[in-house]
Amino acid sequence: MKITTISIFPEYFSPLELSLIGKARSQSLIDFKSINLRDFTTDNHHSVDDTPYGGGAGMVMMAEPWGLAIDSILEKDSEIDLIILTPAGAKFNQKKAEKLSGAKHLVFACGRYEGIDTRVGDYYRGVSGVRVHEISIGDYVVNGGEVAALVIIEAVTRLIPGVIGNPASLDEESHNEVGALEYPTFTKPAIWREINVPEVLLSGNHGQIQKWRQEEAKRRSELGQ
Ligand code: JDQ
Repeated sequence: MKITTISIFPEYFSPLELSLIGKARSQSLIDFKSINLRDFTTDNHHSVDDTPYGGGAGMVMMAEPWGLAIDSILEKDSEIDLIILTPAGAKFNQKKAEKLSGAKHLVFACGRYEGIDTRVGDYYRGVSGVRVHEISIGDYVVNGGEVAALVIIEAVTRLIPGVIGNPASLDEESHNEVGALEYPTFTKPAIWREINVPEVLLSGNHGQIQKWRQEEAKRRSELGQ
């Protein structure tokens, strides 16, 4: 899978060098590139933002640098999924992660300020070979699209075969609802600071263990924990 991020802070994506994703990159499972939006500005000041039409506080990112940056990607690769991060987008979830994990090339448009001129998404929705997704990572506001893109990249790339260390845990996840995996977890020692691991988990009775985990996961989800 190819992943390209577009941002005025391309260094924000250096964590992708680390850990699982870095390893997947070195094995060529993921081809990652972080591009600087300012490389696609045409004025002396390398401007990327301007005041909003209609007035109001803050600045809006101008469409043209985004247009030039995205066109430069389309010159090499005419089939992309363009993900525009925005607090007003459709909520990201595991189902969306699974769908995106089958994509060839994910392009993340990571805005700052008050976001990107709405015409960018509108324009690329009309370009054949481009699927536009406006995505939110949750009902809270962060300062820009970069951290939201990192969340999505981690959720998506761990679903690519070979990226995660233990495929059995992925297989287990894929057969379950996300909430059904939220059972309590323990490891050795069996007693820690006078707290015992539940007896059933030491029993070796896998039927009973499965039933207990199901009940505990349900109890937790009902408590909204
Ligand atoms: C951008 C912003 C609008 C502040 C600029 C680009 N789930 C989620 N929360 N926040 C975002 C996504 C997000 C994504 C991209 C962003 C926030 N901002 C800041 C935008 C109003 C206020």
